[in-house]
Amino acid sequence: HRRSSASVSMAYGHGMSQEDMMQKDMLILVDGNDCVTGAMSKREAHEFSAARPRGRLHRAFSVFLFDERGRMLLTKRAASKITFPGVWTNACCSHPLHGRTPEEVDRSDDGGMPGAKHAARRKLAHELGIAPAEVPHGDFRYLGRYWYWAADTLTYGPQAPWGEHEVDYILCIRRQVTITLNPDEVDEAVYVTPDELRVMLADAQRRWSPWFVGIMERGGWEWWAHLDEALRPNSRFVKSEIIYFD
Ligand code: DMA
Ligand code: MN
Repeated sequence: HRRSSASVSMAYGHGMSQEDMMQKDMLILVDGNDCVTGAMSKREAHEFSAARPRGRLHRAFSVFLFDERGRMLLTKRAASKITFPGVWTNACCSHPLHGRTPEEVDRSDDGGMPGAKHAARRKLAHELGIAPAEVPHGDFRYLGRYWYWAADTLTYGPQAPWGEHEVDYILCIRRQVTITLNPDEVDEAVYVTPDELRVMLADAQRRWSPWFVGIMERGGWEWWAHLDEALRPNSRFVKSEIIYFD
C-alpha cells in the first residue's frame, strides 16, 4: 500500500546538493549579544568579500559526541564541502534554521537551548546516519557559546570568498551510537582518547577546523578531562558569557 507523499516526512537533506542547501537553508542572523536580527541564506551569510570581510554573524552549533569509554568522535569534512572541505573537526557542526518544525530558533528553557538541540539531532541523522532515538534531546548538555570568525584561507588562499562568523553553541553528549557516514558530508570518522588527539594534532599532514582548535583551547580539554561532571545538568562547566575568539 502506497503512502501519499504528504504523509511522509522527508528527512532533512534528502536529495539536496551542497549548493541546494547553500540556497535553501535560512540561517538565524544575530547581534553580538546573540539576539535574533533576521534571516539569510547559508550562501549569503558565508560570503566573505571586500565589502563584507567577515560575512554575517549567525547562530551555529557544534556537537561533541563521546562514546561509553569517553572517547571523542572526530570527523573529517567531505572534500566536496564548499566551506572548510577536508578538515578534521568535532562530530557534527551546522546551523539551527528558521522555518523548521520542531522550532530551532528557540533558546528559552533556562539555558537548555532546545532549538539548537533539535538542529543537532536533525544533522546527526543527515551527516552521520545517527537515528534521533539514539541521541535523546534530554541527553544533550549545552556548555556555552563561542563567537568567532574565520576566512577559509586554508582552502582558498588570502582572498577566500567563504568563511565562518558565528555564535556557536556547544552541545555535548555521551552515547553509544550507530554511524553510517553520508559521503556528501563526511569522509572519515574516528573515536580518539586525549593522547590520540594530541598525536593527530601534531601530524602536519592533517588540517583542522579553526572552530575546533579554538574551542579545545578555550575549555574543550578541560570538559573532556572531567566529562562525567561536565555532562551533569548545571555543572560548573556551563558558561553564561559568550566567549570571543578570532
Ligand atoms: C557550520 O558547519 C557550523 C560550524 C560550527 C562551523 P557546516 O559548514 O558543517 O554546516 P553544514 O553541515 O550545514 O554545511
Ligand atoms: Mn556558519
